[in-house]
Amino acid sequence: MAETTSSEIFSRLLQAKSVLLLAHERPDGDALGSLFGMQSFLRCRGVKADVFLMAEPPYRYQNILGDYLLIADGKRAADYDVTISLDCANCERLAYCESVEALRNLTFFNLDHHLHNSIPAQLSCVEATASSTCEILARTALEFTPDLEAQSANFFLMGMMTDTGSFRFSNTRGDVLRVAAKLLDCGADLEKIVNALFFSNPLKQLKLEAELVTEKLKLACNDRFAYAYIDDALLQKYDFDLREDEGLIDILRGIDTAVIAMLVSRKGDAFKLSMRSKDAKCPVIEIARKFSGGGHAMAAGATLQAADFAEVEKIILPEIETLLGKL
Ligand SMILES: [Mn+2]
Repeated sequence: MAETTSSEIFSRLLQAKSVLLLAHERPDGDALGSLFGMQSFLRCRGVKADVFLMAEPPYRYQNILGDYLLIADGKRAADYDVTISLDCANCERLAYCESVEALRNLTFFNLDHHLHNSIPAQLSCVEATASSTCEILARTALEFTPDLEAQSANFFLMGMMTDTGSFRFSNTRGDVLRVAAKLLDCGADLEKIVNALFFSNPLKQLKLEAELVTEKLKLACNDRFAYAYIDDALLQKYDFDLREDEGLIDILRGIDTAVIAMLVSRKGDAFKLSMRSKDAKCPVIEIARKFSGGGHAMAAGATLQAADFAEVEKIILPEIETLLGKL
């Protein structure tokens, strides 16, 4: 795998006739912003570009995204000059319908901001200090075209906003705001993004959130650890799809005493852990890495094999206690 710059990757993409864009499974705002921002950017410059998703995107994004391909459409990376993985840390999470082995013999690039990215691409650009993949893409797109078209700017701003919690998280460096400001200058529609992402929740989600807080929320470690298990019964009661859970963990993070927040859900016969930290002295990625997970210092996740939620608690609580001991 050769390390390179985002500019070099852009040059190579712009020379291609056709590009397939991939991201991580259960795509969040940054993954979707990266996919559709690049699709728009490349198409505006005469490159045939397609986005591939494994399933329909989350509800809140459905009215603001462009067109995309699903598995049923039968397209494969071999049908394109170049395939690129965006915002995805490893092969296990890559949303693609063939094994990564199938990509090894093709022209395959990787652009991301996750620590410990292990995608086996021919050309790779990983900037772990970037707030979001969309930040890298927007900055590079603006280098190529200072007057970027509004549609691409919109998608990049969307990803930057979701990965920074609308510029509230500690990954919001000065440069992040400078890039975001340029996107607004290019006509990015902040109101449209904010309304779609934050003010368009179905009522059933609010009801689920209320029950999550009143019935499921648990506090430990002198209330510095807030966590909850979204079990299948709760999901069924509110007809809630876990693909829609982006931002749900911020309810737990919002508790004044909480330093670490964790949301647990079922993933097949295992448990999926999502963790957030509010203090740089307690990087939750340390716990995620112990269980073969990954992410960022302050936002990380892992999958845990356990018989039931009680066992998850038994395994995780001592780890949280140790991490909080660093305060
Ligand atoms: Mn990201």
